[in-house]
Amino acid sequence: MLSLFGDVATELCIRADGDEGLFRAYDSVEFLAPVYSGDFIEAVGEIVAWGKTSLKMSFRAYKYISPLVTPGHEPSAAQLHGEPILVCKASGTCVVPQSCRRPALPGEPIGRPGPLILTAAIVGAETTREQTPYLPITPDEIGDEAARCAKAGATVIHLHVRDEAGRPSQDTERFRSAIAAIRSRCDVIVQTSTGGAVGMSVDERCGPLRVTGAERPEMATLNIGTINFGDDIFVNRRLDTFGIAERISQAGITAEIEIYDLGHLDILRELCDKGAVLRPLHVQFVLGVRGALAASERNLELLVSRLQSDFPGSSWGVAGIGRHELPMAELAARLGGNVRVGLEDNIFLEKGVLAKGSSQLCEKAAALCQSVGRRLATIEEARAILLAKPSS
Ligand code: KMH
Ligand code: ZN
Repeated sequence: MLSLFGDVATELCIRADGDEGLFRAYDSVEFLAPVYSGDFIEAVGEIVAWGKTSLKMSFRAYKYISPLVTPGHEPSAAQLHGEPILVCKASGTCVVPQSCRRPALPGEPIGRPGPLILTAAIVGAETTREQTPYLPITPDEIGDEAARCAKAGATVIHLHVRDEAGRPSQDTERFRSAIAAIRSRCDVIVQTSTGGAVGMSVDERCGPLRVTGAERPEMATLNIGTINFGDDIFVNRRLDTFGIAERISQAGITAEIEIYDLGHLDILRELCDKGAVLRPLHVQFVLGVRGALAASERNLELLVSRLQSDFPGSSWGVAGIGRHELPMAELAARLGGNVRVGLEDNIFLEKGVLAKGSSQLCEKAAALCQSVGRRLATIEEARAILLAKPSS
């Protein structure tokens, strides 16, 4: 087992730093099921924390196939295990000295993840004042909350607005006032929602795209695909998505692609092929909406690997809904992605404890990122990554 894990560690060191590195120590090894000669074992691993020279890794070995040693069968007879059996797991640390780290050769897919972009979704359309008194509603409240989030490390504010009664609104002038309030207090990328609230028309949803002049948003969301949304349906007809994409690009705004399910990556392929969205893409995986794709490690890994193979060069982030918000934030940080938190997605700091605003969730997410060795992006870095000129 340890020999297999050693090979996995070598590959991870090369992928991160272009060097085989050195295995310093295991801090835990657990043998969980017997392994016999002839068993077919697959070992996998991942980097779970990035130090200056150290790489903390976790490893798992699964048994997929065993020999079938029953009279009457050929000696080569074998059986597949329906579910692979976890036979061993371990965690350990490797070191690649600074002097051994090398830059990638042309076209070589190696390297450590860059700085992490933290997005704060501070208002949303569904969260209510009845659920939490900390929800900002007026432009001043929104501006103050955005400034607190920026202080906690957020560089993007995902923005919805409300009317005087606190109901969700996509009104152009309300967005203008909220954006002015934000920009007078802090330097962040304002990303307006074109998702709005369930039931709004496409034209209504596009209200913030009509904000021009100094308050024009730098980014806007583009929702791909219809999903169950709790007991409602969040409708995103294929052709409407093309229409919203066109309005975003005509307004000179950069789209963030919202993906709620695996098939949405296939719809995205069509949008890319027809030139409706231009690369490099920035994708937000919104996981854990009731009725859409669950917020699990397996699902996120699948989405990320599909994104990286089908849309190379794209950046991505994760917004975990409800209790999944902070675990998904930590997972995204480990996997090299970006993070969204905020009262739009989750109102609790921990079980039963309301977050006193999205800024507390930002602080917690920032600490999680640091604990796995990721640094938060500065506003200049976030702009360079997210607002890069499309190439195709
Ligand atoms: N309120 C949800 C139905 C977005 O901002 O683009 C949609 C939403 C997505 O929040
Ligand atoms: Zn939203």
